[in-house]
Amino acid sequence: MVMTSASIMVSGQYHPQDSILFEAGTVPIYIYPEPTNIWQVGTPQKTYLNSAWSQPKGIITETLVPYPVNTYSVFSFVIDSKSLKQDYATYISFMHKFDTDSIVDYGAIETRYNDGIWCQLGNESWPCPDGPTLITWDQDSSVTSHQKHNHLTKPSGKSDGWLFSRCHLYWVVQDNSPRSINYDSVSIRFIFRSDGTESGKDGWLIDNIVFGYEDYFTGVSETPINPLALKVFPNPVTDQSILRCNPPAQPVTISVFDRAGRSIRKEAGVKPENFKIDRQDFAPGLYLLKIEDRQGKSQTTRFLVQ
Ligand SMILES: [Ca+2]
Ligand SMILES: [Ca+2]
Repeated sequence: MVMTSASIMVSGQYHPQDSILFEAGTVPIYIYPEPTNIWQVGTPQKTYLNSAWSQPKGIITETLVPYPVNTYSVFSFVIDSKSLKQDYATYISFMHKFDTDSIVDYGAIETRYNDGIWCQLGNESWPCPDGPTLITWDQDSSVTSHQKHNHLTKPSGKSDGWLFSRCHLYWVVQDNSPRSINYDSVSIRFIFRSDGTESGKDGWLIDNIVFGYEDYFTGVSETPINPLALKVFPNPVTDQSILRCNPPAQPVTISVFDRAGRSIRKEAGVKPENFKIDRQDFAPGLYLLKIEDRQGKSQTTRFLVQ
C-alpha cells in the first residue's frame, strides 16, 4: 500500500488550556500598581469602546473617560506550564478594539519566561534573550468587516470594530539549542502608552484572551526505525544545519513539510548525513522532516528556522 505523506498531514491543531474573560473566576490578572496605570477590569461605557466582547466586563484603559496624557499602563498574567509543551507553539489569542492618536499613543504586548527580560512581540530588536525562539502572528481579522489589519505589533489609530488577533510563540524545539528553556512559566503583558498631548479618545479594550498550545503535524504516521536517533543540528536553523542520524542509516527518502502540511522538499536515495538544511531556502517557521527507508519504516523530527 502506498500513501503519500502529504495526504496524512493534519496541521495547526489548537489546544486551548485557559481563557481570561474578565468575568468571575478566571486566570489572575495583575494590574501594575503605578499611579499612572489606567487599566481597569469593568464594563466599558465610552463612545467607541462601549461594550465588552463577552458581557459584561473586559479590560480597558478606563471604563468611563478618555485615556489621560503620559500614561504607561501595564497588566500581566502568567501562562502555566501545561500550555508550554516542548515541540509545540504556545499561542495566545484575544479580541480587541482601540481608538488612539495614531502612532503616538499605542499598545504593545511583551512576553518572557520565568523572571527573564521582557521581549516585545513583533519588535525588530532581536534576539530577545528570554523570549520565544520565534514569534509569528496571524494578521488581525476584523470581526465586523472581515478585513485584515496590520495593527498587531503596535495597536494604534482606530480599529475597524472588534479585531481577532492570534500570536504563535515557538519555544526551543530541541534540547541541543544553545538556549534550553525551563518550562516553569511564561508571562504576557499588555502595555498602553500615551504622549503628552490630550486626545479625548477611548484607548484600548481587550477581552476573551485565550491561550494554549498548538500542535502541528498531528496526522503523521510513523513506524519508527529502531534504534535510531534522528535530529537536526543545530536547531533552530540559523545558517546551515545538518541531519544527525545514529546509527548511520542506509539511503532513505527525506521529505520536509511546512506548518501547513505541504511537502516542500523531497529527496530519494540520500544518506541522512549528506542532507543539508540551508536557512536561505526556508521561511521562518516550524518544519517537519521525515525519513523513510526501503522497508517503508519512517521517522520524523521537527526543526525551527529563525
Ligand atoms: Ca468579558
Ligand atoms: Ca496623545
